[in-house]
Amino acid sequence: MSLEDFPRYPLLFGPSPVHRLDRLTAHLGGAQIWAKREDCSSGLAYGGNKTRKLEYLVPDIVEQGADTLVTLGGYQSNHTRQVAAVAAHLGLEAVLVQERWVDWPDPLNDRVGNIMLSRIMGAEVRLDPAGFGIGIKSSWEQALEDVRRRGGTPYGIPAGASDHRLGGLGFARWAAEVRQHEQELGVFFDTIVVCAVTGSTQAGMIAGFALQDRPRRVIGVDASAEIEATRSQVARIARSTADLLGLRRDLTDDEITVLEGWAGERYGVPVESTLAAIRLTGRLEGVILDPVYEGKSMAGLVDLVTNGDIPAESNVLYAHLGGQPALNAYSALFTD
Ligand code: 5PA
Repeated sequence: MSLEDFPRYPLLFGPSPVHRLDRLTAHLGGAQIWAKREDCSSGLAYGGNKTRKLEYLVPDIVEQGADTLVTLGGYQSNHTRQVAAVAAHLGLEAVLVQERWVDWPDPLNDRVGNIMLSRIMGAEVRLDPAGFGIGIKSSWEQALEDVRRRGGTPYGIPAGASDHRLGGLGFARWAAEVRQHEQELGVFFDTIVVCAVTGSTQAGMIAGFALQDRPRRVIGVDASAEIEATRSQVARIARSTADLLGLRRDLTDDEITVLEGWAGERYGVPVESTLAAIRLTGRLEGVILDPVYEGKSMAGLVDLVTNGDIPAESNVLYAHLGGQPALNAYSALFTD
């Protein structure tokens, strides 16, 4: 099957915008830097990368006759907020298991930002003390069971919509969009920089680009501080998505690049390079990044461009995957 054979329910305005980051490019003095913006590509609760992934899950949700979406994430999960928005948009219920993924001292962590938006949209938010982990959780299974017991028909969506048969398709389509932009702009993006945690964003891109004829680097920047788990998840989903899309060769190990070095010690806790990248991008470009994901992947981009690992002749496409609502739970970082 090819990508066009999979049903898709549109949740985005169209292709996400692409633009240059001229002042950041000049400041770093190396490769040309562009951004493709998943953070402003949908009208549903500020969008983000999950909205694109969910386009391919919705037809399955509808076909299964589900009435309640059940998913999980941290207190400040962007994913759960996007699931709540899609549920509202489709007239479904949402049950969100929100775990204590981050030990962050902001007293409003479970009140503001993403979690507030989910509550506004009518989702049932269940706070759970469990820590970070991208796997299947008993609390999620319990929530599915509770929905069944009260007579509902749940549809389970794993963390980040990643560990799902269709989870990689949204970003395989992103790769096809990039090809389209390139034809219009007369540019070739030889290097993509993308944040990786639950993996299907980068994995979908890898599968999508593998179907094209011109190789490029898709550099994942780990933001989970659990590099082995991230790598194996990206590799597994990239391979299963490539299979699903009929790629008739195995992906090679060097097509699957997830780098460590910018996550710090723990998921969800920014380090100095994260804050520097957030301030730099804000001050030079007026583009806002968050301290959990995009600040870390931008810190990676800054270093890789500065140290020449990404050569000066390169055109780099930074995948901006959203996540700004979580900034509200990190107010103590930006008081001066
Ligand atoms: C997230 C994920 P993947 O999980 O597909 O690797 O994407 C990483 C990522 N940027 C990058 C932003 C803004 C993200 O929200 N967020 C998760 C969430 O619960 O919000 C799935 C972890």
